[in-house]
Amino acid sequence: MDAAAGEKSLVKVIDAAPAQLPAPSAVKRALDVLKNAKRPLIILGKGAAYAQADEAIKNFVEKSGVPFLPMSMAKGLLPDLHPQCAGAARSTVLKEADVVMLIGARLNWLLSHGKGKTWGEAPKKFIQVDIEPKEMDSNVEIVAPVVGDIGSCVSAFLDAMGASWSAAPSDWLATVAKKRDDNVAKMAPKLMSNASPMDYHGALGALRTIITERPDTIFVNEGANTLDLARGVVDMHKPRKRLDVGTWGVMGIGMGYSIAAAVETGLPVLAVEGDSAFGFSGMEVETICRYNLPICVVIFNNDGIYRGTDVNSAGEDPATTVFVKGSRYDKMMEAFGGVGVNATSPDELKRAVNAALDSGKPTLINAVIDPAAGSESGRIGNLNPQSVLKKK
Ligand SMILES: Cc1ncc(C[n+]2csc(CCOP(=O)(O)OP(=O)(O)O)c2C)c(N)n1
Ligand SMILES: [Mg+2]
Repeated sequence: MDAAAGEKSLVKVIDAAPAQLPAPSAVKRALDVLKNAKRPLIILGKGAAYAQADEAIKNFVEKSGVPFLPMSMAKGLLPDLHPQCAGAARSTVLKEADVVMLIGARLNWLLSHGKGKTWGEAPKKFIQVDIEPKEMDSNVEIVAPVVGDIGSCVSAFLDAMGASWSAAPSDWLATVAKKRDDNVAKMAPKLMSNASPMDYHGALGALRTIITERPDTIFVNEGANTLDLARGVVDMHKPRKRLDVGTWGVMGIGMGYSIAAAVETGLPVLAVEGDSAFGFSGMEVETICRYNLPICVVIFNNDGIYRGTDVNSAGEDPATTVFVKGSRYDKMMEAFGGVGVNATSPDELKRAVNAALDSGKPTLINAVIDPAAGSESGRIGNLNPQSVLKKK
């Protein structure tokens, strides 16, 4: 095709994300519920991060005075170290809240469908703010649905709250703050451990410091323990810097995400990968080297899935969760001309990651994690098939 004719055929998109204003009555209904709450909670989902209405969301959360919980990819929308962040008191706030406002978050399996043990005994009222009307009432009753784009909805809340909105009850804020501070204090010594072989907390403590010092780094994350623990430990300070497996928990996204993020943003990428998770798309290290991308891959190598110490109770073969012991993933990167490092302590890990982010050279760090350090994730071990013989 002739280039000029091709260009002429292109349509200019005038408004890729048209505003969708919420109904004033829906805004009022939601604020009435929120105003009367004794133990309110706001849950920010990745929809709130995608909306790119960061200022309005921050103003609304701060004006409301309500504790907030970020879902995984909403981390950093407001900084994880914000005084209202209840991330470190997650189980307490989910159980005890009486009114929960979901902003761009859905009551899917990640939030136990809004019912059951996770949500405790106290009766709950849900307010849901979402662009998609079909999300309303999907698993439990939503007493105050607000349908519209998140920027418009949150701005409408701010307007309707007026000048005399009173902050959430102080006894609730004190309860949440105390729980959060206790949990943070309990975790602190584990994150400072420089023990070798490393456990997850020691290694993540080092990475947490790096992200605090380099808040613009894109943080990519997949695995089981590697995912669950990094989500809790590594604070995010800016919006849309964390990319992970999202709603479906699909392994194999890490390298593709890293490459796309590096190409699109030009920013350095730190990908923290379980050894199994990495294996789903590990060959992309060749792509990373071919395009000389500023990506540092850290593999939490615990010799397998959850734990590298499992044995096969049924025969001679290795257990299905166990990989070749002592593998050296760093050699894969060297094979394509990138930098490979084998790190056995948090100090070594920290030095190697800082060097990689400074140089921008494709780097893969094989972080040797104690194979006994992890656990089966998801607390669903009770669903595992049990041996009939064992039961007898
Ligand atoms: C495509 C796909 N296949 C399988 C799974 C099931 N799964 C969940 S986590 C995981 C790997 C966990 O091992 P690893 O990445 O080594 O993390 P670790 O717990 O050892 O740190 C697997 C296979 C999945 N989520 N997605
Ligand atoms: Mg593993």
